[in-house]
Amino acid sequence: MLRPRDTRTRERRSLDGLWQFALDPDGAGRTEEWWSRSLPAAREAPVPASYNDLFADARIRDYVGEAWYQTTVRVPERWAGERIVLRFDAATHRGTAWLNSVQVVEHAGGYTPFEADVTELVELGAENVVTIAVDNRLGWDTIPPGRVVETPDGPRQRSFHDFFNYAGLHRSVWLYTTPRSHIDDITVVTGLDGATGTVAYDVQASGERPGTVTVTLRDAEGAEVARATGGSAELTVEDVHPWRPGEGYLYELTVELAGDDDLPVDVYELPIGIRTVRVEGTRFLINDEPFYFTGFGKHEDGPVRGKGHDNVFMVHDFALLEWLGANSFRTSHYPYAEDVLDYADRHGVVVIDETPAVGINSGLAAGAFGAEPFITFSPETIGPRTQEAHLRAIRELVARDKNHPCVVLWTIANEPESVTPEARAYFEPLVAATRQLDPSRPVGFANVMTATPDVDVITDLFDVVLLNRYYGWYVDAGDLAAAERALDGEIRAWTEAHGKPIVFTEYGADTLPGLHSVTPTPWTEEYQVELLEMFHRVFDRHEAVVGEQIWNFADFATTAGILRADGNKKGVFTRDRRPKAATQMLRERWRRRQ
Ligand code: BDP
Repeated sequence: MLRPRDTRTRERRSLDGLWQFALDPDGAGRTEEWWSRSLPAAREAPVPASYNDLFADARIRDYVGEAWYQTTVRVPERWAGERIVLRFDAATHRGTAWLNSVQVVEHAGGYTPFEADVTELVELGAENVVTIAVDNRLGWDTIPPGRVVETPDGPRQRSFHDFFNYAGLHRSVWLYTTPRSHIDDITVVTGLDGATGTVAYDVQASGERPGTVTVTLRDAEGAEVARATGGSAELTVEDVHPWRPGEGYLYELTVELAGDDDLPVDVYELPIGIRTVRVEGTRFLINDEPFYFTGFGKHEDGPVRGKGHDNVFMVHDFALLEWLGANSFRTSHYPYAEDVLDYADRHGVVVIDETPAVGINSGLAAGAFGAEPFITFSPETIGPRTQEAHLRAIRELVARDKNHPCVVLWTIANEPESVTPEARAYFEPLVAATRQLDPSRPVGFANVMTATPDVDVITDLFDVVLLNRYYGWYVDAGDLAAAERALDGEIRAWTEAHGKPIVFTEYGADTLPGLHSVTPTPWTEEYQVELLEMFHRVFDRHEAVVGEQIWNFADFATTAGILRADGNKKGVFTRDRRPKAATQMLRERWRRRQ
């Protein structure tokens, strides 16, 4: 799925700004047809942003149900004759949208884009009304799964994951044009053979008279390096300048779709990086060179704006990664804004790209998050409907992110149940589907602490072992010697059992900035340093460990609970990005590795 872009033949208009906003606790919006009138008792709410923390009102923060957004947009007359598309970069978790009183699209899945062709509905030169109902409810048929329970005080959302259920329009909204005959999609897969690069491309076009496709590849200076005609072919690039970690060198692929008279009717420019990714034994290879991941599991999370995308925080977070000498992060626990991946492409930051499949584990849900106990996999709980939604989430993730050189690995779930035959039956088709959708990247899942190699039944389906481990925190809290022994033993067991590369995708300790102790005491800054140092000491003893991504980059908001003091405090930065003591240690370790 292509991002909206301004090109010679396309134009976009951002609908970001202040929209009308109203909650709908009684479900009146649908019966009263709020799409055909102004929203009752509306407030103004910014897009993009989560709505939860904007107003000083617990009813809004903890709201469960549909929230309505509405705005108007004047469509220029010069857009006559163009195809006009309304696109939401994300609506969390489900969006139903109307343009001028006509429902145009409905989409489930809170972190991937969706759009509607509204050419026949827009009034050129006039104000058009865009309305969207955004539903934050999670159920057994959504990814992530959840459960809404009715209480005397109204509905309450139970979720099985450890981050606040922020909702709203978290990313940009666009109206954009394409010609009627247009480029629909582009897929590139790149290769390297010594100094020669290859770019296999495939262009999907549609419309009234899609004609010839011409593809031109230019280097970063704008010099043409390859050209081909036809909907799919392989370009060869001599003296290639590969994309590599730390150096986000990009070429530009210009795709031109010609009409009957051979003049371009549509043009799209796609930045691409030429690189390869491969797993060999216990090594993770980028451009055939062993790669060691350093960095974090992150969250899209910030004060006031919640999960709303924000270029200020994005640029700052990347600057902090660079300051630490980190080379990578995981998009825990959902696909991040496309701006983030574009930025990572340009700056050579490596990304492990994750679906929103978090919380597929009754053990964790009932234990840590206080949910009523349930059986993970069953027709009534996580069953065929969940699996269908999960497959859709994988499809949409790959469709959106397949052309990003920064993405080197898909993770299709975080800490799912992975020790029962039902888990295997659930995951086998999903892994197969991921491989079919993208044969060019390895596939993994983040394994939960309790699923040690002696009981795990799904790791053989995957290419890498991704471990979330809390020795010294949830297990052996305060006893780093015992934690070290256990960790060391477990790594040995994984290596013997699977012989695959191991990346630690989570390890860490909640840490209150300003709390200090001379002896190893959980929650202090010193303890976070000592725990991370212990993990690193162990990693350095094992060749199969090819990556360390600490949980978490920064403190983040969670649902209330006795295990959380105003959110999760495992960040090495506070929520407003002030460094804790661990950052100095990491800076020293990671900069040495560069
Ligand atoms: C893991 C989860 C992560 C949590 C973390 C923690 O993958 O989302 O935030 O533990 O407990 O279970 O801090």
